[in-house]
Amino acid sequence: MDEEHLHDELHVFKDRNFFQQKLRSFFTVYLLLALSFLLSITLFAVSLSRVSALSSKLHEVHLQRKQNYSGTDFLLFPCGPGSREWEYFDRKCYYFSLRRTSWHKAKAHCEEMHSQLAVIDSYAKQNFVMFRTRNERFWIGLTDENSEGEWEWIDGTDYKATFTFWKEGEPNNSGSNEDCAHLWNLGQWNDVYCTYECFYICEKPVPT
Ligand code: MAN
Ligand code: CA
Repeated sequence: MDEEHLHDELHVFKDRNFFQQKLRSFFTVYLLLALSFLLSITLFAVSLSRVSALSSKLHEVHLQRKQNYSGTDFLLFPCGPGSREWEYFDRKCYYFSLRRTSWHKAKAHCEEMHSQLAVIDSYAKQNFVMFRTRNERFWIGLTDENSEGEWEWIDGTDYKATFTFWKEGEPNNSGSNEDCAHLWNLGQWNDVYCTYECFYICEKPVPT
């Protein structure tokens, strides 16, 4: 072999070596990618199974809670022995808030709880809420913000044809700015500006 030939051989060898190295590093990258892919799939599957196990456990606990109540418990608490903040009166459930807020926020909160601001359409109901609220101020589902002086119950109950319990001299639309009704002293009603913050009464049918 002459020197020139040897040189060529060496060159080919170097080239091949380079090519093989490249291939190897590509292979490593792909292998790493595949491994990390597998790893993430596994992690995902594991967390998914954990979440589903947890949720079925939660479901079970929930069922157990329901089952732990006896029929008598449901007789004593028709609004649910597990949700005693809802109080039963005459085929309805009532929630008396522990926080003060504006009429509109109160309305929204009742709706979030699948209920509405209370509609007081009888003296019996007035008496119930009066007993429960004592002298504190609580919003009810009565407003004239659509048309001044035309009071409307939130559930469409005919205002003109039903019970009212306004304090003497109310509603007076004081400052031409009072469109929302609340229970006031002795449970009598007053109209006040709707951004005033007071407690509120929500009402819903007995859950089935
Ligand atoms: C007074 C009366 C009420 C009115 C309030 C507003 O107490 O005029 O009718 O709603 O002020 O703060
Ligand atoms: Ca008033």
